[in-house]
Amino acid sequence: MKKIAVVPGSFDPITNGHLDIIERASRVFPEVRVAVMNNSSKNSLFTVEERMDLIRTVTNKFANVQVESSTGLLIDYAHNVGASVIVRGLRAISDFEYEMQITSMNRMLDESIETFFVMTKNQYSFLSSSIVKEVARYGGDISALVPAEVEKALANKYRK
Ligand code: COD
Repeated sequence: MKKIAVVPGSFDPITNGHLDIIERASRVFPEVRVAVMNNSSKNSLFTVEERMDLIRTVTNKFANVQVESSTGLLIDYAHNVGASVIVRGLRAISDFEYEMQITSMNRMLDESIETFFVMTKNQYSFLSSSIVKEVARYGGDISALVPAEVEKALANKYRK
């Protein structure tokens, strides 16, 4: 049976930091599902469909990566697709507390699914979707932080 890894997130929108985690997961696991979780507590700029389209476009080059979405619990999604691993990125100490909380909760809900952490590349350690949106909103240069397609999509959003 193929080992399936889930890379979950909000991806509002996908950044080079996310893309790096997805690429590295795709080198380790035979099958990767990027799951756009419809997290109601966050106010999103892009719809789930827009986020999925952008992720599909920029991960097209990775043959073993599929993009999906889910509205429920991450652990239920992972279980339903037959995944044995959840892959998360870690940037700084500030990520640790939140990650420990959701990993512990997910383990309590289903012990058979492991969470693996991938350390960010140094050049992306400060990078988040929020900071990219903030800079894009005021017309700053984000070309080193997101794929060109995402840069264009952000420009379109903020032009409206
Ligand atoms: N470098 C490396 N990794 C990065 C970078 C970067 N620059 N930026 C982000 N990442 C990583 C994040 O650490 C994360 O692992 C992943 O990329 C996605 O990031 P985000 O910000 O898009 O997504 P999050 O952290 O908001 O995702 C949270 C979930 C949506 C996964 C979570 O809320 C969830 O599982 N929701 C569903 C309900 C549920 O099951 N909750 C958990 C039970 S308590």
